[in-house]
Parts: sequence; C-alpha cells; structure tokens
Amino acid sequence: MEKTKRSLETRMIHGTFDRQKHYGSLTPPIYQTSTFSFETAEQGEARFAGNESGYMYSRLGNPTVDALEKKIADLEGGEEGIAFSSGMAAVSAVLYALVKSGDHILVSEGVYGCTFGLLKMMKEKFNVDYDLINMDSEETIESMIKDNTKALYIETPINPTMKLVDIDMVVNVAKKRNLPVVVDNTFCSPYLQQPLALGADIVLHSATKYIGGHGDVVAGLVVGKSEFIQEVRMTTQKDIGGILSPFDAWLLIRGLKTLAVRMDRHCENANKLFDQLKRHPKIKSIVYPGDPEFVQHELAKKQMKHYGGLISFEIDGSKETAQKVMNELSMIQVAVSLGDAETLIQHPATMTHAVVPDEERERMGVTDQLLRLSVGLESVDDIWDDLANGLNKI
Ligand code: LCS
Repeated sequence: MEKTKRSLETRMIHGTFDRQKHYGSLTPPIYQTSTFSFETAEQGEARFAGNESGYMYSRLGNPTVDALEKKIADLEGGEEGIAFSSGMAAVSAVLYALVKSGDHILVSEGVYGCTFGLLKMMKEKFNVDYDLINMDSEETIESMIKDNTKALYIETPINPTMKLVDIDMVVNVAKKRNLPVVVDNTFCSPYLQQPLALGADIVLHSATKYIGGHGDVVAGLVVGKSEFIQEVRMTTQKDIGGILSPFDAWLLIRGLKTLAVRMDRHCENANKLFDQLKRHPKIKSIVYPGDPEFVQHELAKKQMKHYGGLISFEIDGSKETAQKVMNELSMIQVAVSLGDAETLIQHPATMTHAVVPDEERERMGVTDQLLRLSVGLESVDDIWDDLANGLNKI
C-alpha cells in the first residue's frame, strides 16, 4: 500500500522515518550531540552557505528532532514541521515571525493564560496590539479586523471553558482578507482535529500534553507551509533558541505511536464520567463538548472526531468548596497540565488562569467554583469512585 494512503493511526507508528538510513533501527536513534564535524573546511562553508544539505549544530537541526518534525508534519497534513522546547516557545516563535511593531493580532477570547501573558507583554514592550474577541460569527470577526491586523489566532476547544471556535468560519473570513489563521490544536491532537485540512495555515501544539502523553516532557510543535516554517527556523527559532533536545524529541516520537489508542480511551472515559457528573447534586454546571445539551455540540460533531478528554464543572459552593473537593481526592492528582495517563484536576482561577485579571476571567466563565478535569487512562470506575468521594464530602 502507498504510504500516503495509510491511515492516521498507522502513520503515527510507521510514518516517515527511513529505517534503512539508520542501520535498520526500528525506532529513531537519539543523536545526543551538540555539533557535527565537517569532513573539510569547504564542506562547513557549503553547509553554512546553504549550498549543501547536512547537519551543522543542534540548534540548527538534529536528526532525532528532524524525525519528529517530519512525523508531525505528516500527521497534521502540512508541508513542514518544527519542534520547540515548550508549547510557549512554539506560540512565541510563531507570533514573533508573523508580526512586527505596529501590527495587530485578532485572538479568540479565553486563550491559555501564558498566551494571554505573551500578548500583553508584546503589546507593552513591542507595540504589537491585539484584541481578544468571542469569534461567534463572521460579522463579529470582520468588524474587528483592522488595517494593521496580520493574523487570526484561535484555540479550540478553549482552555478550560471548552468553548469551541468554528475553524471553517474563521478561515472563510481570513481568506477574504488574505490573513493567516493559526490554530492551537493542543486539546485535540491531530487525531481529533485537523485544522490544516479545514484551511488553517499554521497549527501548533503544546506537545507536553496528549502528544507526549506521559507527563515526562515539555515541548511544542508547529506545522505549516515550508516557506513559513523555514522563516521561523532561520529567525525566531535560530536566534531566540527555544529548540527541543534530541531525547525529548525521541520521547515524543514514542508518545505518538500510541496517540490514537490513548485518545480513544481518554475520550471513552470522559464520556462515561460526564454521565455520572451531570447527575451529581453537587455539580452546578458542566461543560463538555460531548454533552448533547452543550451549546456547540453540533460544531463539536462537525470539526472533532471525538469530544476529547477534558471536562470542566462548577461546584455548587465557593472557591473553598471547590478546593475541598480537590483536597479530598486520593488517586486523582491535583496538578496542572493535561493529556497524561494520570487523571489530573486543577483550579483554573488560581492556577492556569491566575494571571488573567479577575474581571476578564469571570467574563470568560472561569469562575472561582470551576474545576478542570483531565481524564486519564485509569479504570473509569476508579476515577469515578475517587471523584464521587470528594464530591460527597462537601
Ligand atoms: N496552549 C495551550 C492550549 C495550553 O493549554 C498550554 C499549556 C500551552 C499552549 C503552553 O504549553 P507549554 O509551554 O506548557 O508546553 N497548558 C497548560 C495547562 O492547561 N496546564 O498547565 C499547562
């Protein structure tokens, strides 16, 4: 069968790595080297001049990192990929490449707290303006595009309110204005959502989450057109320097092999927990794209393969009541991050979104009673027992 016709699940495992170029090694070796020797001075000159392909120095390229970059580009259906030392290194390298002083970025409201922090810093220090808006219709988006707008940046689902942004709709508006659309696909991974197939230009990830999947690596990935990725590689990555280490790249290649089976289990467990949580008397409200009553359930069905492994819910009570539930848990870990084998619970108002001003936070729906659950791969009965025990103590 032709490689391009193989399914996503198969390509997560086999993908683009040429084993015969590496002694038949089943998995890509870890090239734990900072630099590469040249056979001659002239060869070094040719490589630095871009007249000969080959490695020079690991900040400019490394074979293990390369194997990961090719794999993610293939899985997202893009021309080229690039890896970073964190999701934020990826977000910042992309934004720095897209804008300059005096430009404007239109952003879907409710983006991850540090992305919000980065935008704020770019405004204060580098005079790059932004607007955070509820991208609920073409008209709203169009009305907020300015002459100096250089990119539309969205996250969907949004962390932690699970609000979705219609990628197709945003792309429609952006195409009319010839603006690039950047999608943070962290919550879905390429298995659940394929933004480039919907017309987006750049897709990025905190690979720390589902792609790594085991809570042991912090990393970021970006996929887009070769021209753009090359620009990032030679400017905001090379000169700012947030590169991924070969070992961390190897961990992500390993994580990707099981992405599909892990995602299926995350989604299945989340679905079952949602049913239990929805009926619990101590839960005031719940947001989960798989809820048939979720306002954007139809959109979730349209642009996501399944509904993901995250559920956010408000406890009937105060901030202290929410914190008490967390403190009563014995298996579920009180921790930020998501997408790990372990079920994690966090309090967005005081953790991931603590940097967002109170008024803005409340408007986004990140209330003091809101908890975010990243459903893990344990037995769903054990997860529910622990959660129900916490809820029944309040
Ligand atoms: N984008 C999204 C949607 C995220 O959720 C995060 C981190 C990032 C980017 C940044 O990635 P990092 O640099 O951490 O790899 N989200 C976190 C969260 O929800 N809890 O802890 C980190």
